[in-house]
Amino acid sequence: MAHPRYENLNETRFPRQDMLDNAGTRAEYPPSRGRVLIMTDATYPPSDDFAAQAHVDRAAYDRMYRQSIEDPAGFWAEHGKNIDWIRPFTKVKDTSFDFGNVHIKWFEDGTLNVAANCIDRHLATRGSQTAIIFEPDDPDATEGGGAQHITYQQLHSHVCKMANVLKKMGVKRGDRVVIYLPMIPQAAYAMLACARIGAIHSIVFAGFSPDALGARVNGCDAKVVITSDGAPRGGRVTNLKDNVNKALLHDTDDVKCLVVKRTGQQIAWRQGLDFWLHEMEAEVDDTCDPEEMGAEDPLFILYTSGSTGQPKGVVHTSGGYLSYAAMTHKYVFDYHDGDVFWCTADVGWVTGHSYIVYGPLANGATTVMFEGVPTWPDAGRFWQVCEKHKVNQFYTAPTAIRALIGKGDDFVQPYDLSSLKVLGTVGEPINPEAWNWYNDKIGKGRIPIVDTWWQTETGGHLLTPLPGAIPTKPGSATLPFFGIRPVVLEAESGKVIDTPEAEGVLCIADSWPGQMRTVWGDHDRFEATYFQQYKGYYFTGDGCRRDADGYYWITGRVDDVINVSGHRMGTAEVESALVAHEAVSEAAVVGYPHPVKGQGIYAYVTLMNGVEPTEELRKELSDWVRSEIGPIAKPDLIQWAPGLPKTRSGKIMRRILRKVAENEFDALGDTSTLSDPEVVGDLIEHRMNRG
Ligand code: 6R9
Repeated sequence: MAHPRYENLNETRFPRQDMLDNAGTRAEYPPSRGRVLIMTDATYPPSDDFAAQAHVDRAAYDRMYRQSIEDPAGFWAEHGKNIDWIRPFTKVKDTSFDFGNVHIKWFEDGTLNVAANCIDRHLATRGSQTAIIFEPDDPDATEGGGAQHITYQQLHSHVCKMANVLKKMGVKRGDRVVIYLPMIPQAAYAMLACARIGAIHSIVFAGFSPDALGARVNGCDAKVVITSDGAPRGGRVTNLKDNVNKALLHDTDDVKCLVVKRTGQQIAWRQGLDFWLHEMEAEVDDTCDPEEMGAEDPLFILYTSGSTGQPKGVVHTSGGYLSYAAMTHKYVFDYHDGDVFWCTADVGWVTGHSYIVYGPLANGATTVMFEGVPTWPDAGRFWQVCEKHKVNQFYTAPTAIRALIGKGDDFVQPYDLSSLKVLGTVGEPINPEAWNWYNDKIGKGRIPIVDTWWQTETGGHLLTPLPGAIPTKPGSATLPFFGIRPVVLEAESGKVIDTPEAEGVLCIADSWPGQMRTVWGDHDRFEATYFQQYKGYYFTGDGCRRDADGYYWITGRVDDVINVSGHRMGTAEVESALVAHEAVSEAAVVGYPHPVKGQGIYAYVTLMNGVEPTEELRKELSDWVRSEIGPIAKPDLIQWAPGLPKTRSGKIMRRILRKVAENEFDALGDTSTLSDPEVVGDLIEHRMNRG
């Protein structure tokens, strides 16, 4: 049964009716995790004009892709020169995906400084060009002149000052610094200041709770946390510094805190441990020599959810990551000198790392940093900002597009979007309705849309169209980027499916420079998570289908990770938060189709004996998870479950829980192995999603 959202899919919107699936209607590939993916063969080739001016046309893509696969070392030796090396590398690639001996090294003997690549090397040619356009939450803000344009020269001075401040606070090469900031320029300065002195940053999304922040500060033994007094977003303010104080309460070490003044609100000060950035900056120089770093020295740690246990610290290193982020930014968005690039992500996610800061700045781009939300003061904000800053490439998430569709087209109408040249999406598969709206209303049917599939672990895009080269199909991330060797395996047997059309789990057969190198402090977990199940391959955790044209269609996670508004959430994390509440005896969490978020969070909760299931308790549990992890983890639906379906060996049968949550309980499959089949009837009877 299709999700109602897709029922009114209007096939006449697709130009190639004849190319719809064999039944002449839409084809449904039911993915395992509550997403309904519709594959159509509607194809949108780039216009001749676009292809003619693009960095790469079809012939060039085919030639470069072939070279990248046949001779990876030769290909990357050439393209690794897209960044400046202090000591040029002589070794290109030393990588192994063999379980038990996984190691990944790129450009190993080269040295560089990432911040110098993102700033200093541009000063001679574009010192007075805008590097960052800061668009504050409040569009009418007059303080600081509303939007701020920060030139490369100014960026240099800000970053050097912050680097000197960090040094003064005792931060040394290799030390970890946690960044917990709103989307303000100081977030980029902080990242680059760390990179400049060889410190490793770990950004924690400002929407995360004190507990989640504390776990990440401890997880990497951070010396300093960089935060602000408050974070304005959508007209409201989060008390970031308060959160930091709570997070550091249980810390035994004296973690210092560097505070950016953003709102001017009252905050509690930890004497001797807290420092105002503006006060510290007054005492330091505005130059700071960049540290010479090895290509394989860690640049950052970024925590991400997995299918089991606590989030893991994904480690990216300096040379390969930067080269790959810069290269994908240039080719995938067809970025040209002078363009204004806007990625609407938050720097708390990998998308913000690679495509707000590192990729664009390495390429000498003008990058927009947006503090606000798409729907405040109204749902025209994105388009107002596009017009105001004459944005050329715009990159956002399907969930944002769906939220805006719901508000109506009147919010798009008033704005001049003629500066746009390329549109992009990331985070989850895009449904045809959202794709069509994006294409018609924003792109006016005249510009390419790049659907980019990648992960925190991959550092940059792996499957994506190049906009001047690859005809797109709505909902498909199309073809591999240079150097990427996707393979589709049978989930059970692990056998490679080598027919053109294939359906199974997505793995990658060889390394690329942007790949994560390890899990912080736990290389065994790195190997076990990504290389154990399918020997010799990097396992992505995603299911996919390959069509007759070799196009890839991601069908969603095959593990217990759900995708809520494009954000990864381990169901195990939400479960452990729930069972930490005194009223809860047991909890199981699954995803279900949600019209705006893609997937919503559906929790089955068994209460302790004698606890009354009330509406107040339901709300209390929701708020509890929100405060334990953060607003994005708050369950959308909580069902009281007197019992959970378990196998005789005591394993929760999640398959059944997913079906009930998806409102597809007539297709439960085999329930004969359940220890207590009765519970299923009760779950169905009291199900919360009847949509
Ligand atoms: C960049 C980012 C990664 C997971 C990934 C997949 C899903 C991301 C997608 C997509 C379909 C796309 N995903 N982009 N699915 N089409 N274009 O999102 O990183 O937060 O680590 O999430 O997101 O399931 O495995 P991350």
